[in-house]
Amino acid sequence: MNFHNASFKAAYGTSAQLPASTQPEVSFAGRSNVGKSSLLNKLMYRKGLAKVSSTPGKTATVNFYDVDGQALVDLPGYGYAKVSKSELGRWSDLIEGYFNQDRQFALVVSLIDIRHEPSALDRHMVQFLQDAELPFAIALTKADKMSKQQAMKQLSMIRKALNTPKEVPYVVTSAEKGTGIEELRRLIADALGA
Ligand SMILES: Nc1nc2c(ncn2[C@@H]2O[C@H](COP(=O)(O)OP(=O)(O)O)[C@@H](O)[C@H]2O)c(=O)[nH]1
Ligand SMILES: [Mg+2]
Repeated sequence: MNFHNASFKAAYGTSAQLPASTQPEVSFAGRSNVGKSSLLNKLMYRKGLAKVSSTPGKTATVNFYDVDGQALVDLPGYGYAKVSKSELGRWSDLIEGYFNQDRQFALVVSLIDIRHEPSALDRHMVQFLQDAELPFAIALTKADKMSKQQAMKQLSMIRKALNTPKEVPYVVTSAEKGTGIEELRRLIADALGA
């Protein structure tokens, strides 16, 4: 799977607009500002394909990317405090709509900031993935913000807090430094059988 061969396909703002799933897809979930767009850009060797924003809570759409004929899906970020009630409603509609559809979920990459204890929303997301028996992996983001030794400590703390089954992979990443990116590409390609 050649991650250089990437393009933006489409963005959808309501779950009713989501096209039926015709191929397996790898989706990315995480709280607003966790570094999802930055990580996607790094994976796809592109600077601005996914919009990186300094004002969080803006990407309330489901964005589809084509990577070498495979589908990657950027889900809207959760947990931004300042969104209005109607925005929150739209977010739930999109996320629930996406996961409730009959789609080919190859892998969900759940992004969590390595610096902090997982929030209630993070834990909720991971619990949901477990309950729904979806294949998922955890990507810990922004590892360049600390030493390697600290990162290992945070990894074990977060693992404990989330209490995931032992087969769930954790990848320590940095979109800034490129840490863990190749490992994540491998996980994605394996999940897609590509
Ligand atoms: N130091 C550091 N900052 C990052 C990293 N990834 C993202 N950021 C910063 O975090 C902020 C949010 O990033 P963005 O990718 O837009 O997050 P999203 O809302 O989850 O899509 C931006 O200011 C990024 O520059 C990383 O790996 N290291
Ligand atoms: Mg984003």
